[in-house]
Amino acid sequence: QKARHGTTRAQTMVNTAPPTLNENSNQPKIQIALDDFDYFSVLGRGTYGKVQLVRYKKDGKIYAMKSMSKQLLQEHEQVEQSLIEKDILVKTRYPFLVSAHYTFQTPDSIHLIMDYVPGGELFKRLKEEGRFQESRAKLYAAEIMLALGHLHSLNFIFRDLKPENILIDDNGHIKITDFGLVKSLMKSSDSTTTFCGTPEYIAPEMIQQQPYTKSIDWWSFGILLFEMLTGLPPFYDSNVSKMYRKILNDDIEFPSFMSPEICDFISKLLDRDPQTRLGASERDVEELKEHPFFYGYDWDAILEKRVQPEWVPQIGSATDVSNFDEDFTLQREGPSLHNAAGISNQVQTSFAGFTSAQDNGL
Ligand code: ISQ
Repeated sequence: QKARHGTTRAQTMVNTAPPTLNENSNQPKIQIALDDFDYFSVLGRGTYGKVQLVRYKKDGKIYAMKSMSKQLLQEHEQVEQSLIEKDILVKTRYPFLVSAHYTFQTPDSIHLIMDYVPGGELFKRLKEEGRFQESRAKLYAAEIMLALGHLHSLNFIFRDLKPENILIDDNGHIKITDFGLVKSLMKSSDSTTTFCGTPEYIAPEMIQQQPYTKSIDWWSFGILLFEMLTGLPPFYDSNVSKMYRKILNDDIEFPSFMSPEICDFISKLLDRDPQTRLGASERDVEELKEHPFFYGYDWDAILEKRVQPEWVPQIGSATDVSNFDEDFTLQREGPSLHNAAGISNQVQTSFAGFTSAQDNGL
């Protein structure tokens, strides 16, 4: 068996998702263009574009700019999904979720100006350190589950929880990023069917192509927690079909160094019956908070970031990117080149809702 963190980053898979949110912004419009920014290192790349460190010349502040190609979004039928992602980034304010300060578009791309979260991905930390002590994983778990609970309270399913999508801020607290697969439901109890996510973290009901609810996020959370403590997801296999078979059938083997409380917590999250899984009821994250694993936890203190993380990143300057993967940061690039030639007027119109450049007073 190959160690996942010794090899590659897990790839998100996407199907198409139906339109759900419409642009309805009455914020004051600010004109923003690519040359309002100075460009530094690339922080990451995805299917539709890249994230780059930038400085906004007008306020001198450092941000992460996510740029996505309209052409690629169109080809993968992800235009509406990108508008959902934008909406969440612009409208949601929560201590453990990345947010966007400005958004704008150019003829070939859409751009999101987000907080720069300088501690890097949880993925890189886990790869470098192998696994985390239970006390450290516990605080990460607490912050991650509050973030998921907040998204669920807004009737969103996250659908792509994994260490690549979790960033560490300058004080060592976590921030969830990448809302590219978020699904908006009418009611929190609603279900949906699109097969998507990242194989290691996909819940059994989704593999079986049954309708699923927000409780798929609690399954992925159980997988992530196991991975933080051991270095590998519990059903890992380099062969994806075999991995799906393990997810559907195999017992979880808990190493002896894991406490009985955390084993019980993970077992209840990795319940293959989505109806009885911890967090499946309307009470959602409240059920998780009450588990004995968190006995004595002060949830207000967690939310207010008054609990000190054990690991705090070393950050040299405002533009320090040393906590990000060198595969990305050694690429130095400017803004994307314009190539809007293949984009029809109809597609351009579909991005009409995107531009809502605004300063949210953060
Ligand atoms: C913020 N800071 C660093 C990296 C990022 C990647 C994606 C989204 C936001 C980010």
